[in-house]
Amino acid sequence: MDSSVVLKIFLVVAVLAIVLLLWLANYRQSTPLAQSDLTARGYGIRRYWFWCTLIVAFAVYAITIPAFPYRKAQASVNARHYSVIAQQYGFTLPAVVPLDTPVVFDVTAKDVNHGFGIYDPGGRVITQVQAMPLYVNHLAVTFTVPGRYRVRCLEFCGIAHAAMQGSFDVK
Ligand SMILES: [Cu+2]
Repeated sequence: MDSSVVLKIFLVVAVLAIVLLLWLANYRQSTPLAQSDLTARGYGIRRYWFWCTLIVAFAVYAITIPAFPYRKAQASVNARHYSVIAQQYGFTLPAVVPLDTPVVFDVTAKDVNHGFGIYDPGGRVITQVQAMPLYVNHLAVTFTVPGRYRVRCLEFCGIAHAAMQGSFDVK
Protein backbone atom coordinates (compact mmCIF):
# COMPACT_ATOMS: atom_id res chain seq x y z
CA MET A 1 0.00 0.00 0.00
CA ASP A 2 1.13 3.53 -0.78
CA SER A 3 2.53 5.25 2.33
CA SER A 4 0.43 8.40 1.71
CA VAL A 5 -2.72 6.22 1.86
CA VAL A 6 -1.49 4.76 5.16
CA LEU A 7 -0.91 8.29 6.50
CA LYS A 8 -4.43 9.38 5.47
CA ILE A 9 -6.03 6.35 7.14
CA PHE A 10 -3.94 6.98 10.26
CA LEU A 11 -4.98 10.65 10.41
CA VAL A 12 -8.69 9.80 10.03
CA VAL A 13 -8.49 7.14 12.77
CA ALA A 14 -6.49 9.48 15.04
CA VAL A 15 -9.01 12.34 14.64
CA LEU A 16 -11.93 9.96 15.32
CA ALA A 17 -10.16 8.63 18.43
CA ILE A 18 -9.54 12.18 19.73
CA VAL A 19 -13.20 13.16 19.12
CA LEU A 20 -14.38 10.00 20.91
CA LEU A 21 -12.09 10.62 23.91
CA LEU A 22 -13.20 14.27 24.19
CA TRP A 23 -16.85 13.18 24.04
CA LEU A 24 -16.26 10.54 26.73
CA ALA A 25 -14.40 13.03 28.96
CA ASN A 26 -17.40 15.40 28.81
CA TYR A 27 -20.07 12.71 28.93
CA ARG A 28 -22.57 13.17 31.75
CA GLN A 29 -25.92 11.51 32.32
CA SER A 30 -28.71 13.91 33.25
CA THR A 31 -29.82 11.90 36.30
CA PRO A 32 -27.08 9.84 37.95
CA LEU A 33 -27.85 6.12 38.45
CA ALA A 34 -28.00 4.62 41.92
CA GLN A 35 -24.85 2.67 42.94
CA SER A 36 -26.77 -0.62 43.19
CA ASP A 37 -28.17 -0.25 39.65
CA LEU A 38 -24.70 0.53 38.39
CA THR A 39 -23.18 -2.53 40.13
CA ALA A 40 -25.89 -4.84 38.78
CA ARG A 41 -25.42 -3.51 35.27
CA GLY A 42 -21.62 -3.79 35.55
CA TYR A 43 -21.79 -7.43 36.67
CA GLY A 44 -24.20 -8.15 33.81
CA ILE A 45 -21.80 -6.67 31.27
CA ARG A 46 -18.90 -8.56 32.82
CA ARG A 47 -20.77 -11.90 32.61
CA TYR A 48 -21.75 -11.20 29.01
CA TRP A 49 -18.20 -10.39 27.96
CA PHE A 50 -16.78 -13.37 29.85
CA TRP A 51 -18.97 -15.81 27.89
CA CYS A 52 -18.49 -13.94 24.58
CA THR A 53 -14.70 -14.01 24.97
CA LEU A 54 -14.73 -17.68 25.99
CA ILE A 55 -16.90 -18.71 23.01
CA VAL A 56 -14.82 -16.68 20.53
CA ALA A 57 -11.55 -18.03 22.00
CA PHE A 58 -12.77 -21.65 21.71
CA ALA A 59 -14.03 -21.09 18.16
CA VAL A 60 -10.71 -19.55 17.06
CA TYR A 61 -8.82 -22.39 18.75
CA ALA A 62 -10.94 -25.07 17.04
CA ILE A 63 -10.64 -23.41 13.62
CA THR A 64 -6.88 -22.71 13.74
CA ILE A 65 -5.49 -25.77 15.55
CA PRO A 66 -5.27 -27.91 12.35
CA ALA A 67 -3.04 -25.21 10.81
CA PHE A 68 -0.45 -25.50 13.57
CA PRO A 69 2.91 -26.81 12.31
CA TYR A 70 3.08 -29.77 14.76
CA ARG A 71 1.94 -32.30 12.15
CA LYS A 72 4.44 -30.95 9.63
CA ALA A 73 7.21 -31.18 12.23
CA GLN A 74 6.15 -34.77 13.00
CA ALA A 75 6.23 -35.66 9.29
CA SER A 76 9.68 -34.12 8.86
CA VAL A 77 11.26 -36.44 11.45
CA ASN A 78 11.67 -39.21 8.87
CA ALA A 79 11.83 -36.85 5.88
CA ARG A 80 14.54 -36.87 3.25
CA HIS A 81 17.09 -34.11 3.77
CA TYR A 82 18.52 -32.00 0.96
CA SER A 83 21.55 -29.82 1.42
CA VAL A 84 21.34 -26.21 0.21
CA ILE A 85 24.39 -23.95 0.13
CA ALA A 86 24.03 -20.25 -0.63
CA GLN A 87 27.05 -18.34 -1.81
CA GLN A 88 27.61 -15.02 -3.60
CA TYR A 89 25.78 -15.23 -6.09
CA GLY A 90 24.05 -18.55 -6.48
CA PHE A 91 22.74 -21.69 -4.79
CA THR A 92 23.87 -25.29 -4.67
CA LEU A 93 20.55 -27.10 -4.92
CA PRO A 94 19.16 -30.59 -5.55
CA ALA A 95 18.06 -31.01 -9.20
CA VAL A 96 14.86 -32.89 -8.36
CA VAL A 97 12.72 -32.99 -5.23
CA PRO A 98 9.92 -35.57 -4.85
CA LEU A 99 6.23 -34.63 -5.04
CA ASP A 100 3.82 -35.23 -2.12
CA THR A 101 6.70 -36.27 0.14
CA PRO A 102 7.86 -34.40 3.26
CA VAL A 103 11.37 -33.08 2.64
CA VAL A 104 13.73 -30.96 4.72
CA PHE A 105 16.17 -28.47 3.25
CA ASP A 106 19.32 -28.09 5.35
CA VAL A 107 20.20 -24.51 4.48
CA THR A 108 23.52 -22.81 5.11
CA ALA A 109 25.77 -20.17 3.52
CA LYS A 110 29.46 -20.07 2.68
CA ASP A 111 30.19 -16.36 2.92
CA VAL A 112 27.53 -13.90 4.13
CA ASN A 113 23.86 -14.02 5.11
CA HIS A 114 21.50 -14.92 2.27
CA GLY A 115 17.82 -15.70 1.97
CA PHE A 116 16.45 -18.98 0.63
CA GLY A 117 13.02 -18.23 -0.82
CA ILE A 118 11.11 -20.90 -2.76
CA TYR A 119 8.65 -19.78 -5.47
CA ASP A 120 6.04 -22.16 -6.89
CA PRO A 121 5.52 -22.58 -10.67
CA GLY A 122 2.93 -19.77 -10.50
CA GLY A 123 5.53 -17.34 -9.16
CA ARG A 124 4.24 -17.11 -5.58
CA VAL A 125 6.65 -17.40 -2.67
CA ILE A 126 5.63 -20.45 -0.65
CA THR A 127 8.26 -20.55 2.06
CA GLN A 128 11.60 -19.03 2.98
CA VAL A 129 14.38 -19.23 5.54
CA GLN A 130 17.65 -17.46 6.24
CA ALA A 131 20.86 -18.98 4.94
CA MET A 132 23.60 -18.17 7.45
CA PRO A 133 27.31 -18.97 7.60
CA LEU A 134 28.34 -21.54 10.26
CA TYR A 135 24.70 -22.42 10.93
CA VAL A 136 22.23 -24.84 9.35
CA ASN A 137 18.53 -23.95 9.18
CA HIS A 138 16.07 -26.78 8.58
CA LEU A 139 13.12 -25.92 6.34
CA ALA A 140 10.38 -28.58 6.14
CA VAL A 141 8.26 -28.55 2.98
CA THR A 142 5.84 -30.93 1.28
CA PHE A 143 5.33 -30.01 -2.38
CA THR A 144 1.85 -30.78 -3.68
CA VAL A 145 2.16 -29.17 -7.12
CA PRO A 146 4.64 -30.53 -9.69
CA GLY A 147 6.75 -28.23 -11.83
CA ARG A 148 9.80 -26.01 -11.81
CA TYR A 149 10.33 -24.09 -8.58
CA ARG A 150 12.50 -20.99 -8.50
CA VAL A 151 14.76 -20.09 -5.62
CA ARG A 152 15.62 -16.47 -4.99
CA CYS A 153 17.84 -14.79 -2.43
CA LEU A 154 15.68 -12.65 -0.12
CA GLU A 155 18.47 -10.98 1.83
CA PHE A 156 20.57 -8.21 0.32
CA CYS A 157 23.96 -9.88 0.09
CA GLY A 158 26.04 -7.82 -2.31
CA ILE A 159 26.20 -6.16 -5.70
CA ALA A 160 24.71 -9.06 -7.71
CA HIS A 161 22.07 -9.97 -5.11
CA ALA A 162 19.19 -9.31 -7.55
CA ALA A 163 20.58 -11.90 -9.95
CA MET A 164 20.97 -14.58 -7.28
CA GLN A 165 18.56 -17.30 -8.38
CA GLY A 166 18.31 -21.03 -8.80
CA SER A 167 15.71 -23.66 -9.52
CA PHE A 168 14.77 -27.30 -9.03
CA ASP A 169 12.08 -29.59 -10.36
CA VAL A 170 9.37 -31.19 -8.29
CA LYS A 171 8.07 -34.47 -9.77
CU1 LIG B 1 21.12 -11.86 -1.86
